[in-house]
Amino acid sequence: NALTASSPAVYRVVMPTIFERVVSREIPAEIVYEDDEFIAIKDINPAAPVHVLVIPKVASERLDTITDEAHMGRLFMTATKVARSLTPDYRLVVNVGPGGGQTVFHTHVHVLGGWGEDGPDG
Ligand code: DGP
Repeated sequence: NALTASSPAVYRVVMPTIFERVVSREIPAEIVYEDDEFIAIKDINPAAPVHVLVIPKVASERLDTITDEAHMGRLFMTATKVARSLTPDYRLVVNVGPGGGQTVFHTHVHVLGGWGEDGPDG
């Protein structure tokens, strides 16, 4: 048929990401927030006094593969609420793709903070 004539069959084995295994409780994590759509956990290798990851339970590979605007909106709304529950001021960081520093290919927002009034560079 047209599909097989124009392209070879490509089979990709999709392994669950480390964060899917956190969501399913296969891997333990320090959970700071959870609802039906998102989970927020402490980063295993913190880069700031407060370092939490806000993770959609339904995996997408990276931020720019999300097509549902409302879902992306709720991701950032949730990140701000989680951040404010932990620290008054903070950074939200998303690494997108290997060249952007992404190492886990399951979309997540970093919440970084807790440096105090002088900020991260103070
Ligand atoms: P990124 O580079 O943006 O893909 O960030 C991935 C982050 O995930 C990195 O800061 C370390 C963190 N991380 C990796 N594996 C685990 C894990 O098993 N548990 C937790 N809590 N964090 C993890």
